[in-house]
Amino acid sequence: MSADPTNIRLTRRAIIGGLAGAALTGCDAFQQSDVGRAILFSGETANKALQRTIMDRNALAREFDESDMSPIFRSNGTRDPDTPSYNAMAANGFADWTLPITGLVERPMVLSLDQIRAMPARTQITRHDCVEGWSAIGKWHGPQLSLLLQAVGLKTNARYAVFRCADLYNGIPYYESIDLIDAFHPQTILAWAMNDGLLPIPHGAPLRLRVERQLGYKHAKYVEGIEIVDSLAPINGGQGGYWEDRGAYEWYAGI
Ligand SMILES: Nc1nc2c(c(=O)[nH]1)N[C@H]1C(S)=C(S)[C@@H](COP(=O)(O)O)O[C@H]1N2
Ligand SMILES: [Mo]
Repeated sequence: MSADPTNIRLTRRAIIGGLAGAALTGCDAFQQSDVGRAILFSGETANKALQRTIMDRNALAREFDESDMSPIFRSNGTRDPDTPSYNAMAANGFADWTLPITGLVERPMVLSLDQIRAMPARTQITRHDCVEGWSAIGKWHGPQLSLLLQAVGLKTNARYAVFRCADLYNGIPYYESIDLIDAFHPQTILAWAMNDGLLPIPHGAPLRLRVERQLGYKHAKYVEGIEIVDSLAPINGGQGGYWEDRGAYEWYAGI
């Protein structure tokens, strides 16, 4: 990771206070995109195709009932990072896990798992679609990514959120990235619970991305850092994700 986060450990009170503050000050990407939308949708500049695209990107993924949940939700890709540092954290119940949020943000933060678990959370039962041809319906629970992004405050040149993962897949660090439309989508959450229990190791403990309008490989597991950037080109292979860098799958995997 390029930027070194200021190593502030916020108290629970500070983070909740910060979140409330962020919600009130209104100088965030939500508001900016509202302004953008107002301009876009105003009579003179109205562009029907573009409007449709943006409305479609904001649409919700279908949510299911408890009775629809898959009895078995398979794990795919890395099932256990099994590195010395990951194993040490797992042995300690991930008490020492931290999530730095760095890059093009006004207030870089390092959040603890306790702080993340204390945040207001969303619960959603959704269908996970893997590009390899299987699907499963599961229940996910965690704070909306938008809350975290509002807490750190995005700079005006922010374009993408990059998720660094703790696992190596075939010896190469797994990572993923999404744009700000998906980052601020209401169903985009950092899940720390699955199917009413703590997120299990095969599914990305202690923290994984759920980005419900995208295919499975975008849902980064074992997230140990979020970096906000203006370009994906300088990062790893430059294509915005592990599979994208290998030329296997597209960066935009909307469903
Ligand atoms: N860190 C990391 N995230 C990952 C992967 C991985 O190998 N490592 N595999 C991806 C793929 S291809 C899929 S389908 C889902 C699988 O999630 P699951 O194991 O919870 O079913 O995780 C995605 N996120
Ligand atoms: Mo997948």
